[in-house]
Parts: sequence; structure tokens; C-alpha cells
Amino acid sequence: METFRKKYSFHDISPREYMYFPKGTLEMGKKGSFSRLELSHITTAMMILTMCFTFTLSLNNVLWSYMNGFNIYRFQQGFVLSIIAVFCAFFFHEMSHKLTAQHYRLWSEFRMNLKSLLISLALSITTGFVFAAPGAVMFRGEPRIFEEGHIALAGPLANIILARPSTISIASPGQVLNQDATYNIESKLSYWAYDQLDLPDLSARVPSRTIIIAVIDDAFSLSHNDLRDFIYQNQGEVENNSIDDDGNSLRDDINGWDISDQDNNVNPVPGREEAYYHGTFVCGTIVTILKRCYGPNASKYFKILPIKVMSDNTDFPFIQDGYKGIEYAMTQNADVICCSWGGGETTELQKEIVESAVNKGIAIIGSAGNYYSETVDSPSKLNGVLSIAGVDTLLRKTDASNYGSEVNNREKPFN
Ligand SMILES: [Ca+2]
Ligand SMILES: [Ca+2]
Ligand SMILES: [Ca+2]
Repeated sequence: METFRKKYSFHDISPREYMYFPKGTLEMGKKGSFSRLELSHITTAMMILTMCFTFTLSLNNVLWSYMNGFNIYRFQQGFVLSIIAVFCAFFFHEMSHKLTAQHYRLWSEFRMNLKSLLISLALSITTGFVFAAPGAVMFRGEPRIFEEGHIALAGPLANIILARPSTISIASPGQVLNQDATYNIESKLSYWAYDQLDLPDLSARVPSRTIIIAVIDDAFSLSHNDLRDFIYQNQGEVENNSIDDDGNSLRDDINGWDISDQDNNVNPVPGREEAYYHGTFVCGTIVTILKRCYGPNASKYFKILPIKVMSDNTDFPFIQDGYKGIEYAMTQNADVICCSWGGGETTELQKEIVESAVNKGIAIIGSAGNYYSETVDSPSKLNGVLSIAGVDTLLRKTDASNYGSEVNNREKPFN
């Protein structure tokens, strides 16, 4: 006769009676033993969960694909990440419950909840939302109170231990921005790529006026040692007097402008520098190239105009106001506009903005994209924009970059 019926999982479900019954009879509490039925339940649950997370992490659900197209490269990336996630978050969690229960000589097996798993899969495929209630570890026997506590604690504890090594970071494959860069430019960035550029020594041919390079991105750490001297100062503005001195409708836009949050602070929110690192990284790349070409005094001739186009209040790390950023760069007489982002369909208005910048003689640089696809993202693919793709360390096509004839070449005009 059963005396205890308990379920422990990270979701408290109510399985039907049959789920408790120990089919595939096992010796009570034999440590590490699995019945055939249990193995089939674990395998099925893991396979379905993996597919759920794949659709979500790769942003390939029906809703998103309808608007933006299905991306096989993101799907593959999402699949690999999902296998890792399901092993870490689900498998080790459930096995910790099970092995702890077996340690106390209790019968203990995992049982999936197939109906709940199929609902999760349908939700994930259609909307990208994951409701993960895969099942639970059951145990039977007569545990003492503290043993029940240990069994309950084992699962979450396994997740906490696995989450501890913060050195492992996995970028979301859905992000438009390049995410393989490091925040601390000096200490971590490999200089190999710069060596491949064969940059000329231009220290004897410095520009006769200050060249303004507008960088449109998520945020900028203006106090960074590498960037401090290069940051643009709007000469028409008086600092912090709450007056729009230069009459461009933006108060105190001294060092660029935060278009998404409508303020003059383009820095990342304190504490979120790692999430908003990309703009600082792009500037660091530009500064490194300038110093290699023009020497240590490069900051006298080149200034970086930081334009922040991702809100402090978003959890969705996508550039939101990129084209408005191009408009602002034009008002500040930028010579170069750097757009290390792209994607989606381009509206007529957005095309007109790029066209007017090109017609003003501004050099616009756009990244082709981060996916293995023979199409190039906007604004990079638009006429007059210099489209940049990536290569691997053997200078071959890489699956981390878009490619194709739209990448800048002789057929695609660039002024
Ligand atoms: Ca102003
Ligand atoms: Ca002012
Ligand atoms: Ca701000």
C-alpha cells in the first residue's frame, strides 16, 4: 500500500493516477536504476522540450517567420543551444530529485506529462512562447520529513550549481547586433584582424579639418579610456544649461543624443554595461584603426558622434531607431555614418533618409548581417551604402556573416 505520493519538479503539475504506478518493476531505491518506461519518458520529454526552445530561441516561430522569414542558420544555432539548455535546466534537475530519492531507498522515476508537452510545442511553434511543464519525478515509500526536504531541494540546487560558472556566456541567436565582441577592448580583443587590413601610415597626410564619424548603436561608455579623447563636442551647445542653444530642438546635445530615450546621456544604464556594450566596441574598433593610420594624435583630426538608438528600458536587444539616428547624424554634419546593425524590411521613408544622406556625400557603412544567407540586410544593401561582410581566420566565407553580390563590389555603386 502506498503511503506517500509526491511530485517534485520545477512545475507543479497534477499527473493522473497511472503515472505513479511503477511499471517496469525495479528494486526499491536501487541507486541509478532506470526502467524502460522511464527512459522513454525522459527521452520524449527532452526531445519535445528541445524543439520548444529551438523555435523560441531562434525566433523562427510561425508568427515571427510570417513577418521576417524563416532563418535556417538561426534555427541550427537555436537547436544546439536548446540541447544544452534542456540538459542543464531539465535533465540534471530531474535526475537530482530522482537520485536523492533513491539515496533514501525510495522508488523514484520520472514521468512526462505528454498533453502538457504537446501544448508547449504547439505554443512555441505558433507564438514562440514556452510553457515548460514537461512532467515530474515521482517517488514512493516512507521518507522522513528531512528526506522529503532533501529530495525537493536537490533539483533547484543542481540548477544553481550549474548556473554558477559565469565565464560561459551564450549570445542569443536572435540578436541583430554582432555579439562576439568583448567589452574590454584593450585586454581581450585580438588584434589579428587589424593586421590583415594592411593599414597605411597616414600620419603625414592628416585631414585639414575635423572629420566627424557618427556611430549609431545601442549605447556608449563615454568615459572609456580608449574613447574619451575621440568623443564629439557640439560647439553650438552650451553644456547643461537646459537650453537648446543650437536650435535643433534637442536640449544640451553636447556629446551626441539618445534618440530612443530622448535625452543627452548616451551611456549604458549603470550595471547594464555588458548588455549595452556594442556601441562602445564599435567605437573601439574605429579608434584602433584611426590610431594605426594616424598615430597617437588621431583624436585631433577625428571625432566620434555617439548616437544611441536602443532604449534603456528594453529587454529586447534590437536597434530601434537606427534611421532616426541617420537623420540626426546629418543635422550634425557627419562625414561618415557607421551602422553596425540591420535587418527587416525597409520603408520608403527609411530609403529616403539613406538616399538623402548619400546625396549629401556622407559615407554610410552598413554590416551585411550575422547570418549565413545570400541576402544582405538593410540599410547595408541600399545603393550608396558600403556593405561589409565578415570572413574567417583563413579569409574564407564564414557562417557568421551574410554574403553575396550585394556585399560591396564593383556592381554595387558606392559614392
Ligand atoms: Ca541642441
Ligand atoms: Ca544647452
Ligand atoms: Ca539616455
